[in-house]
Amino acid sequence: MHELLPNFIEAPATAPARHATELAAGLLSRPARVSPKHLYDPLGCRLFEAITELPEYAATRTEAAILAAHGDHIVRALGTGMTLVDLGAGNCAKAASLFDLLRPARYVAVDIAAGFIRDALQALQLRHPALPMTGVALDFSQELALPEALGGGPRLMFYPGSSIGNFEPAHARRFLRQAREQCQGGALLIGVDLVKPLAQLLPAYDDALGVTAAFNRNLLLNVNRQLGSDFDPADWAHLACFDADASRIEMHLRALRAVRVRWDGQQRDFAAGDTIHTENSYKYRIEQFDALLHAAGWSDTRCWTDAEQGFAVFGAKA
Ligand code: AVI
Repeated sequence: MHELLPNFIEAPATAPARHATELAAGLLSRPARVSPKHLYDPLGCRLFEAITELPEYAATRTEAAILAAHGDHIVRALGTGMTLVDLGAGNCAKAASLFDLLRPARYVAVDIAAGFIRDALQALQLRHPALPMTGVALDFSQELALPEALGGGPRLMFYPGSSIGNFEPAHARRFLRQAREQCQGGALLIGVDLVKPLAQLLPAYDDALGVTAAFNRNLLLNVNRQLGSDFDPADWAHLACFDADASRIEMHLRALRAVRVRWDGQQRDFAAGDTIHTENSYKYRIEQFDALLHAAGWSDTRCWTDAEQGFAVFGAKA
């Protein structure tokens, strides 16, 4: 029987100094921007979990329903027995729900939120003592470079939740190419949110309870911790809009009054109404994303959707 403690690898790219330099550059640019990866501190991870339970945010539920309804077809298309590499694993729940179906040889949970996956993986290992598990704390938002120590054999790269939508399209293609290069002849299973009417899209990012607003504003507290800055979240309002030409939801924080933010000998003055761009969430059409997969070198692409075609799960082979 496998030992009941998952292996854990912390990649050097998550070093705090790198985050601080990147954050300062984004805050000083015009308009200011902060990478969406800073939404995911421990509280942000929990707020995102709450978002996935909101009536307005259907993506997570729809993806789970597609995976449940089409599991047999997915296995027939992609096969079993690979190393399941869960990219952006979070609480590991989505991948764990597929263990029976995919019968992985090994489970690798990759996430920027080290503490979050460490806890989730330890609990999961107790429930699946015979499945070798490895946690990798890695910021793959710029480059997907998995540690060599993960071992051989084909990998099923699992990237659910439409997180691919948080990359610019050119970056998404690069990421998909890197995923293919590192799958060791395996396959890809990826969730993608599709273009839908504005009346459904906007409330998903501006819900009645204000959970998404809290998720967005919490980024400022995370920035304060990493940069030593003095943002007051009460000075900032959540803003979500849809750019139809770019086919993306945008999240911003808008200054409610004139604000001076200071950190480490530097400062940035914001006028009332100035914004900080915190996230893009691209919405694809099925044929567009299929073309993106082929452009990134994947083949034998398959796609499963819900009846309303609000969300798609794509499978592909290396
Ligand atoms: C993680 N990602 C796919 C979510 C999305 O829909 O873009 C993050 C999110 N932002 C606001 N609500 C959810």
